[in-house]
Amino acid sequence: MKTYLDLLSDVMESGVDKGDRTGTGTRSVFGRQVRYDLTEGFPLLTTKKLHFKSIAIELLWFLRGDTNTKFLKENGVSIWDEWALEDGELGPVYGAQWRAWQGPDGKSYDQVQALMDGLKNNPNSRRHIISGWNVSALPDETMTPQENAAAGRMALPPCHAFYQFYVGGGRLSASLYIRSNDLFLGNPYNTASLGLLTHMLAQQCDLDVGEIVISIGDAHIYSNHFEQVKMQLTREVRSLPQLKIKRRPDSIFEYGFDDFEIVGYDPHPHIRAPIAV
Ligand code: UFP
Repeated sequence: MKTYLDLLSDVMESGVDKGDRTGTGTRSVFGRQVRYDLTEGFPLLTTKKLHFKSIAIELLWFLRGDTNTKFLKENGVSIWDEWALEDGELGPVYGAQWRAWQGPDGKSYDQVQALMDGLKNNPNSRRHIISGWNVSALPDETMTPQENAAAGRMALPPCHAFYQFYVGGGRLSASLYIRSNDLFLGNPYNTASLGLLTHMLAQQCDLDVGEIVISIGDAHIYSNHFEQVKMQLTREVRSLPQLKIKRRPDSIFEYGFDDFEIVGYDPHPHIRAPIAV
């Protein structure tokens, strides 16, 4: 995972300092791409300990089509709490768009089921896509996340907005566009989440895994993460762990956290950093 550290150095050295929505300030570059070969190991960062459970539970939550933090809370995951209403509602965020995109025809579109059907029945297609960027459900920028959720709009607009999959040589690869990426806190999560999703889809389609490619629009480091980033850049990359999926569920919607096992993860210690809300 040298790639990730290279990206951090790139931003620290050549980025532009500017203000941002949260009032924290960032150093950023625009338009970068990183890729990981999943045959070399599972892309879970080794230069800082990551909490794989949060990543997996959040992905399972997306796949349930769930947009309420209740399921996350029940599983000990608090990453969405800041933006939710008191009852846990977040409006039509990722899960709603993935599983129940509301069409102007009154129909509900399940993009994940359509993706599964496409990968199985028409693997050569160049249209294997999941889009979270539903313009009609984006938040009203003059309102708070909670006000938006209460009004039936997304509390937050998607960051990992556009997924595309590719089948070739018996392997499944994935490409993801992230419009805005907090490189210290968000990017390692986004990378591992895409890796996990690709493994699950490949298993369901009887394919091997290929590569994941992540294209980032605004690639930024928050100014209150500079010290943590500098510390991380001094650390030696270690060998990647492996992901074991212990059974083959009947569908992409029937995985549980206990189906996954990360083997051989030996990261450097966790590094604390404040999240910009
Ligand atoms: N962010 C990520 N990855 C995610 C996610 C959020 O890096 O998956 F949901 C970060 C990016 C940015 C902030 O720092 O959250 C979103 O702010 P904005 O909407 O202003 O881009």
